[in-house]
Amino acid sequence: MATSRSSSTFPRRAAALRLLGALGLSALLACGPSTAGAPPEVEFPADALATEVTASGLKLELRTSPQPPARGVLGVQYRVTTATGAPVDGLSLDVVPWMPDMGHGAATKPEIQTASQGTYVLPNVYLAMPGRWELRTHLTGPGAIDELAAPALQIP
Ligand SMILES: [Cu+2]
Repeated sequence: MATSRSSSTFPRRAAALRLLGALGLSALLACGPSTAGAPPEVEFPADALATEVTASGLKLELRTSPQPPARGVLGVQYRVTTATGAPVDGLSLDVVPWMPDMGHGAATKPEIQTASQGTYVLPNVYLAMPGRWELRTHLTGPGAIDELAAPALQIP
């Protein structure tokens, strides 16, 4: 009897472990970048929320969706041009959302999508707290571009 009980218990335990594994995997997939289908289109307004000029003269325009920004998940768009207004494509961006007054970052690192005409889109910037956030951005790319920018957002 003991053997028949254990033989029926083990498959059940194995099935429960498989279920937990599947739940864990789907939770990971839900947090990671979506691979199914095209990325969602994020709409941005015509007017920039902020404009910043880097040390070497790159101009970086910031737009958000929604604009003005709200607490939660935001779409962010950068439009990068040279001092003479030519779009700068082919940049690699590293973006760290940061709350300088409190000395902490965001829970998730933003995904970055490259578009054309010097446009870069971060579809899912997660800013969980109200207050002033900086998007600490390191831009590297063609022509030995190595620049820092930190446009600020006020989250109500
Ligand atoms: Cu904070």
